[in-house]
Amino acid sequence: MGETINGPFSEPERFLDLNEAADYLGVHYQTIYRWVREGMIPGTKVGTRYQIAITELENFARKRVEPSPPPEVTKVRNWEDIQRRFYDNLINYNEVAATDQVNRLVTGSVEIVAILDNLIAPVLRLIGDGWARGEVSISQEHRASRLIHKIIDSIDVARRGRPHGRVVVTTPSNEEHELPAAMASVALKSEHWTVINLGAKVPPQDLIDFAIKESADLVVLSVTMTENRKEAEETAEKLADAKIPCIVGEKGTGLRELLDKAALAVRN
Ligand code: B12
Repeated sequence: MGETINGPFSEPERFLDLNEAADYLGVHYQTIYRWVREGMIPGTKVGTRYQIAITELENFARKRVEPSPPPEVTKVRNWEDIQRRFYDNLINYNEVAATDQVNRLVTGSVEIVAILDNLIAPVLRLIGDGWARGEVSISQEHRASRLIHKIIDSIDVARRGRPHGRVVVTTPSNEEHELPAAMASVALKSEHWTVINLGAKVPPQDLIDFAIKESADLVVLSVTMTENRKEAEETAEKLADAKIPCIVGEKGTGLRELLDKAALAVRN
């Protein structure tokens, strides 16, 4: 253990090496080594060894047991800027950065439905527009879509409000656009629905049987291609006969609208 004298009237500062500091904090040598390397604990290198002031270890130990402050709430002023970066991250398959963008908004308490309506949906539309103009290749679109799906599924949803009931979410039998159903599922979960997401392409009668067996309070059908709307509406009618409300979504509708319609459907 080293020692220096600060002045005639002050206590001498005492220093520990890494092994002693690890014992002092009750952690492994590698842990303290990492904390010092990352600057979390100030340490001075003397020759090949680190020296750490005991007062710094005390400060660090005190901060570790203090309760962490409540998370800061993110206020988004410019969605366009975030959209642009998200688009670039998706097209260049920068998975870590794209996931991090969404996670930061979620941990910043931005409403899930706002993230879906203001970031994820607009960027998917941009990708679709790019594909239609021949500027985004099919591979790039597929890769970006898969990454978005992964990100959506990994969103850590904190449920709000009173429980609404059980909802089955899917698409008509010829509808391969599964992402709107995935987005609808996350939005519904965030408003405290118990969601059974069947993915895409469930045949109508199978869906009806399933919804009855699962005692669903609601069925949500996400439709992207106009030609699939007829089947969805017919399914909704059959479900109504079985006393299960069904709401049908279409391209261009937001998820806030879905949540309002869902709440209304089970109230009636
Ligand atoms: C990703 C993608 C695909 C992927 C889907 C992957 C997956 N796992 O989902 C794949 C490659 C499979 C695909 C296939 C096709 N696609 Co595509 N695809 C897209 C893209 C880029 C994104 C789709 C998406 O997820 N949109 C989601 C959001 C952003 O859009 P939204 O439709 O407004 O959805 C909202 C509502 O549905 C709402 N919502 C969801 N559920 C509910 C429920 C209720 C009750 C309510 C109120 C709201 C609601 O939530 C969403 C977000 O707000 C779009 C571009 C675009 N503009 O959407 C093209 C797009 C939809 N595809 C298109 C086409 C043409 C096709 C193909 C025909 C291509 C082909 N030749 O094979 C096939 C069709 C396959 C089929 N039979 O379904 C066209 C459709 C044009 C049209 N006729 O309208 C688009 C618009 C591209 C374009 N600009 O031309 N596609």
